[in-house]
Amino acid sequence: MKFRILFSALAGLLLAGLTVLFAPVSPASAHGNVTGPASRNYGCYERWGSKFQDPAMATEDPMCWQAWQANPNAMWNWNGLFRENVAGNHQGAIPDGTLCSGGRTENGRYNAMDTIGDWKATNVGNSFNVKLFDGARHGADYIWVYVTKPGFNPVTQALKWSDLERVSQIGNTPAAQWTQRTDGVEIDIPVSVSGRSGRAMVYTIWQASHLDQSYYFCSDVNFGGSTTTPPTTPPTTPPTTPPTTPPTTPPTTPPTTTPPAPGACSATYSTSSQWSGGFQGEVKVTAGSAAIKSWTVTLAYGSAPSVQQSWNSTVSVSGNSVVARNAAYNGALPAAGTASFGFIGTGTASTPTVTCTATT
Ligand SMILES: [Cu+2]
Repeated sequence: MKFRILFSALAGLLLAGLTVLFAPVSPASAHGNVTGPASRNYGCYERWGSKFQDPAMATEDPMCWQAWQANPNAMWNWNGLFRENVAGNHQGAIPDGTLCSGGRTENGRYNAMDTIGDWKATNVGNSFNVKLFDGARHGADYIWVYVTKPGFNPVTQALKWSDLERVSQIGNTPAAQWTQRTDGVEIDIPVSVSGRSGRAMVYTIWQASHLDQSYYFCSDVNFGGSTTTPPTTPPTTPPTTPPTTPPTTPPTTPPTTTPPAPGACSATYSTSSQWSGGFQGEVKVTAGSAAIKSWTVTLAYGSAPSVQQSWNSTVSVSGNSVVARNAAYNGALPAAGTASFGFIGTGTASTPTVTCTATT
């Protein structure tokens, strides 16, 4: 009897351990954001993601600079500014002065979005569209769009609920009714105000049709800043590709000189950037002399980093390895075709041993 209890306790522990080891990392494609007029963190990601260490940002775009300095993950995770279980009581969950960080959600990852100052603003006319990109195809229970009342100045004032007027909304709209894209869905919510000029803030609440998940976005706008009519096609494509910072360290795995066998693949790893407490790794996958249907890359470390985010692959940590499997759209490669993926790791970058396997 005693043995039995001990045995089932051990089995339970083992199962719990395995669950932790194999817990998948949430893909970067999840969730979404307001891409036009770009929200604060999406705008900073869009303008600076490919050169986030460029010191020119400090003078050209100081609000983004402070945001990147405060927490780069607010930009890498541009699609993750949400709360759960608010039960529709947005005002109760989010104190005045913290509206742009969703009430300092996600352990404060987005706090810098609340910083008062001269954020880059999008020029809009009195009629414009709010474009919401939903990479997870959640759809919406509802989307509410607010504009700050005349007189509110985001350059000098913290945003409060009482500054806002709801000017547009949509109700339950499944993702199937949104505009379909390869990387998700998007929807335009028309907004019309009258007699407005100058700076204001657009505040969007997206109640996703997924758990009780609500998203909060601050978009800085400049009414009448120029003659703009809303573009009919989106000016920006929410990137599914990784930021393209040139590697600060050379690729660590020398390219293979012998061509891989048919049905095989090879992969090379490089650390494209690193900062205190984290790094960005990028991997290039190359098919062998025959087409492949899928690939799996294993990065073996002395001690595997934890992975916060990945793109263009599904990444999990298993023991001392980071295992990356192709995304649905980049598994099939022609002979000698290439794909690449990346991830954000925690800690100090180190050099993994890279192996690639493929199916044909
Ligand atoms: Cu989501």
